[in-house]
Amino acid sequence: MKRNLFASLILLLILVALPALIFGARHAQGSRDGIRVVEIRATVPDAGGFVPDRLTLIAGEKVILRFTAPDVVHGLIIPELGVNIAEIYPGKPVEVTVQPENPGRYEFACTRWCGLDHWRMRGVIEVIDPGGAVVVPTVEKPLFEELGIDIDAMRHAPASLPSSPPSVQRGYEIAPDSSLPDWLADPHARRTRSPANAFEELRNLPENKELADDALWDLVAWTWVQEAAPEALAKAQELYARDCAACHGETGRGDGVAGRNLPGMAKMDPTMPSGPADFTDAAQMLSAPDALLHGKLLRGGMGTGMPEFGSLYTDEQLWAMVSYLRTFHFTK
Ligand code: HEC
Ligand SMILES: [Cu+2]
Repeated sequence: MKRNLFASLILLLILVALPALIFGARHAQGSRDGIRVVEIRATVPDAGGFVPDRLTLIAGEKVILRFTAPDVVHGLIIPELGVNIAEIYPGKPVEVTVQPENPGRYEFACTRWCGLDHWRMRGVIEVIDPGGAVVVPTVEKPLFEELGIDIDAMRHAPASLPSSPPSVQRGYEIAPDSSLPDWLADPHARRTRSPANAFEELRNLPENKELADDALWDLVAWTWVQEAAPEALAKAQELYARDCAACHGETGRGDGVAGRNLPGMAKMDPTMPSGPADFTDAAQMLSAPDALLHGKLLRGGMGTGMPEFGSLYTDEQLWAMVSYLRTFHFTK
């Protein structure tokens, strides 16, 4: 009698659980008209973030990615596949069809402020060639590495600081009456040196003897931002509002709510500042070459709380962002 009950229970389990299992698996990895459908659940990072957050595709394979957001509104960006979904609402799955042709790593990330750990909400699509080997893309060395700049080191305040934020417009007006070293006019060379380096060189040129220190700082401000295209700066401003302001603050002072409890550089050395960088701090920012700021943005901090953006932005966007950061300590 007992054994009979047991057997019926097993049968019941098989009848009920098996189809549910199969159906569940189908749901996560189905196919529609011969196209694979991959379901990706998006929840706040504490609840798991993107599940799965790692996906392997064969180059040239077409897949439908079906995103659901059971908890709160999330966004999605896959920069290298041109995917940008502003909102994924709970109960309203969003589908995108992708077909990456080239083997490599394609990062995806949430673009909505979904919680304090929003920055951790990322994943990667690995695209392998039909032969099966993962192709590791050859990456160029970033400029800060090429130059041997230690982006985590303490920086010392320049010997001389402007008395108020340097003005690009005033610099432009003085330019005809001044003398500039060649490297300052060369955008690539300029990335390797700091505004403070530029000021010192300008100060040492006998031709600039008549110009006051603040006038030379204005000149530095002008040379620094003159080449940044207005459209690129406008785009960087948008990205800043979306990706940076929560920690670095709307006005760049490092006072955003999401940055309050982050260790910052104090993590490396307790004598260094804690929390997000203050982009209006002249002593810090004028002593930093663009290559250093670009490097930190590209690589992120080592446990400081600064996320890496190298896999989310194009190199052009990274450099435009660096130029945009200059507008927090150089005025129009
Ligand atoms: C989750 C919080 C957070 C976000 C979001 C964030 N940062 Fe940071 N950032 C930090 C912290 C903390 C530091 C200081 C520690 C460090 O330098 O590693 C920092 C440092 C930096 C530095 C180095 C400054 C210096 O003087 O060395 C740059 C540049 C920077 N952030 C740019 C950005 C940009 C641009 C964005 C947006 C695309 C951004 N950050 C988004 C937290 C954040
Ligand atoms: Cu999110």
